[in-house]
Amino acid sequence: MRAWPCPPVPTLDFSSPGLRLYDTATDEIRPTAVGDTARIYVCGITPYDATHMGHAATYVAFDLINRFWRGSGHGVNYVQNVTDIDDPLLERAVANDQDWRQLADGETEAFRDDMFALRVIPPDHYIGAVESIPGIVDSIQQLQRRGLVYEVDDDLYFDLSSEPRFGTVANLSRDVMLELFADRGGDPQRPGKKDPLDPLLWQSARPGEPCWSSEIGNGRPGWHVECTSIAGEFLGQPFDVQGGGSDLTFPHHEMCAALGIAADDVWPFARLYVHSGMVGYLGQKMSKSEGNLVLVRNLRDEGRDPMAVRLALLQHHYRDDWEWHDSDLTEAESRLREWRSAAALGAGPSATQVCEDIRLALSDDLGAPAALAAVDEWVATALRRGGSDPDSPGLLFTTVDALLGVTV
Ligand code: 5CA
Ligand code: ZN
Repeated sequence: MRAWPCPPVPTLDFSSPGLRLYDTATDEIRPTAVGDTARIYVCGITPYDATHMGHAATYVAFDLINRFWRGSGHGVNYVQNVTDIDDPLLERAVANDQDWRQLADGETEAFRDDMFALRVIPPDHYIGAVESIPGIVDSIQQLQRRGLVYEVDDDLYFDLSSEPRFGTVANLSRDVMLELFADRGGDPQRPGKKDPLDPLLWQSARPGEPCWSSEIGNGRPGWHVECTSIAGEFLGQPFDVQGGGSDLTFPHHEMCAALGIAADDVWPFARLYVHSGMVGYLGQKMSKSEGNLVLVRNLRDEGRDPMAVRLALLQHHYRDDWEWHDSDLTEAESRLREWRSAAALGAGPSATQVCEDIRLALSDDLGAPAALAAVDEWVATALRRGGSDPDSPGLLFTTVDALLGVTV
């Protein structure tokens, strides 16, 4: 699939500090021990509705990782999927009386446009589930060769009892797993499953639903194996970071990992599992299914500056759950005005320390709010007292552009 155009990213080349991130699996902030090329998989959208502030916050958080690695001299191989075939997409298409492909294409295009406006660097590989079906079938066949797949009617399930490392991503009790599995697209009640938690790999064709013919039958892929297969094909195992919002920790990332390690007998699936917090609105998680949405597109249509939208996201730590308020944006707009005034000064105080402070803040589990505070302090001093270094505004705002993705 085509991604979106890459915004200009100024080149930096610092070698320390290295990036440390909180890893859900080990409950620790750990170094991202990457080789020359860092490898990251971030779960993409299910394109049945427009980009809301929760999606935007998640993709901006992972963009900070991408930008930090690049700025510190690493190559990055960034893979993101698009779940362009799944139950919620088909249900919405029926509700809209619309062709499912048209819905998916339209919303994917709108997402590209929003990501570009927010200056998110595109993934190197942007891969749809539909275009990956042959690879997904291969992955399922690999599990079959290992004897890890069984049938319920004509549908295929993975036998979790064969994988003792299942559970080591989210570290949840079985009761909690069962509850979340039911809430998040699983089918624990289905008769005939060996374990209620076993994930669906391949769903045989249902009347009126799209399906693809393959050696494992006529049908369509389950959700988790989609990401396992795409990550395996474009990154190999283990890769450095598996990412997404915290609602993907279980079952999605737990199942992805179980399938990946079972298929290849290579552990771990990812070295770190990184999760962003949930953005809420009007008292609950912002979600397409609840309809409590603040859309990037609507803010842009109102004429709000996408750089202010990006700043409104960055003023929250990526791991926190937080509630969107319109004041987030007005606060970000006034910050952006101040930064622009300071950038327009012909000179300012030295920016060496503030650039170091930005790198340090981000290196410590993406401390974007601390990075913004460091810029604010320099800006306040520059506006109040001026300064004699003609290069410092340029130096600072180049770093801000490269690492925070905000242009002034
Ligand atoms: N296609 C799957 C992943 S393979 C999916 O979850 N799609 S999604 O469209 O529902 O979500 C896309 C990304 O946005 C996921 O990483 C999800 O965790 C994140 N996300 C969804 N809602 C929120 C929210 N309210 N706050 C923060 N992130 C969110
Ligand atoms: Zn995924």
